[in-house]
Amino acid sequence: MTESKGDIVRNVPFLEKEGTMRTLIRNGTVVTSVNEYEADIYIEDGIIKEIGKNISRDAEEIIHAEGKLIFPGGVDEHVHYGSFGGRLFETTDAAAAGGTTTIVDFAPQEKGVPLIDAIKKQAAKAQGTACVDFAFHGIIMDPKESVFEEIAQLPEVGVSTLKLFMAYKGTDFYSDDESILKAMMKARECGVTMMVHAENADIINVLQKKYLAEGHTEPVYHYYSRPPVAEEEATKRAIALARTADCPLYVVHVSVKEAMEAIREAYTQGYPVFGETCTHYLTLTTEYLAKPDFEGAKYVCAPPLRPQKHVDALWEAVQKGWLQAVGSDHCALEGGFETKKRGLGDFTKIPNGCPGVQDRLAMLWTEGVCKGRITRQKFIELFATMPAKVVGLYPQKGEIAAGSDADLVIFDPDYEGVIRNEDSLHGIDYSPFEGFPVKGRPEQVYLRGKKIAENGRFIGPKGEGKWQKCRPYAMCYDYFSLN
Ligand code: DUC
Ligand code: ZN
Ligand code: ZN
Repeated sequence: MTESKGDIVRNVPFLEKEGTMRTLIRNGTVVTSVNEYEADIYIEDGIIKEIGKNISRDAEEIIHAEGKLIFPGGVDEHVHYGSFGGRLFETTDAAAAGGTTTIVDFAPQEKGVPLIDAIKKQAAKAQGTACVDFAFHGIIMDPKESVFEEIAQLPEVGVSTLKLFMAYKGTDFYSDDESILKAMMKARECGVTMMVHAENADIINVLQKKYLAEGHTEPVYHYYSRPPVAEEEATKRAIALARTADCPLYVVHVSVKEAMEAIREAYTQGYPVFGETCTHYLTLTTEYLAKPDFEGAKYVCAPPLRPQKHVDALWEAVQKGWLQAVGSDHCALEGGFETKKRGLGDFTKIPNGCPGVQDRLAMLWTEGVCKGRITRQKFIELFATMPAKVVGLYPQKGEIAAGSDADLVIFDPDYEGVIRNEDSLHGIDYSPFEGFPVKGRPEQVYLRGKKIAENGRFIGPKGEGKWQKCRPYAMCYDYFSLN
């Protein structure tokens, strides 16, 4: 097909006949975690085949991307579609619209259900429904002897990461140190990366009871009952357990300076200890939890939002590589704000979780890159490349290179707008980022070579996301090959 001056040239009947899809993106600025350069990208059958200047190939679709930036599709390695009451995969169009083409979901384990069955059950819910590619982390919610044996089977079903909870004593989520250590020892044997929710359960339980007894019921007591020291202590304990098991550790949703410093310290001393933070810990503070008329409940997540000092420390940490990735911890609670109202009169009953998958790119770019806190290369690293490496999906995901999946965001850096829940696709009645101004937006989003979103709208058929199998011995194990 000859090129025209229009933005996009299509010839769909031909595509259907041939069964192949060839796309040429001309003259965009390719942005990766290490560099950026102007180039053409040629895509065939969902794979990037060639990157270079003046590529001479026929294509059914030709996109003129002068003035646009080309990012790898986002990899959000921290989402909840189902666990913690989050809405299911039919709302993953929000990910696509926001420039995220792969999500890694925490597969909830119901009591009595083997770990592997829990993952297969969750995958069945995603298949035919998810709008972007998906993979899974295991979560142990029923820590008993047999479950540790099941860890070895995780890589067989394409799962290379496993989360345990140091918080939530008295619920199925909770794992004591003995269970965590046993799980780490097993994980180390089979290349599974351990993740922990690091908050000291006893500190939280005692403080929750104390504040309730004193008549403090408002959402902001979610913060006071989960103080920074609870996260600091648990993070240090998790590191001690990981060192004992000689197991790589990836601490999820790091929200406080002292926990980040403990991770940095362990890594500096030579231990394979890494961490992730989340969009909201970089952009929102405890003040949101203190909003009047129960509005603060909209911001209840765990760990809680923190004072500004921690926000500043986390930005420094992500730019300097002391924390490796930024997830959304997306959890769009079924029922939205109404569901949060279960905690009216008792802050401990407010369900944890906020939506965020759609806004991760916009917030990181606007608050990070545009405000000079992170470089463009760091943005790509945090948003796509590192998350893919941590879970064992790199370089198929999270990279723009010949051979990688053609998951691409054509980004218009000149767009200016404001986050409005009415424009959000996550399927609930509020956004924690409501009213934030944003600079730039994904103009077109491609999943394996197919355009699925345009200017904040999902345009693809739903349900075309594919289950991606993660490889064991992923990035957190690289350290061992140095020894
Ligand atoms: N941990 C998460 O990762 N998400 C929701 C709540 C929690 O405890
Ligand atoms: Zn958690
Ligand atoms: Zn989470």
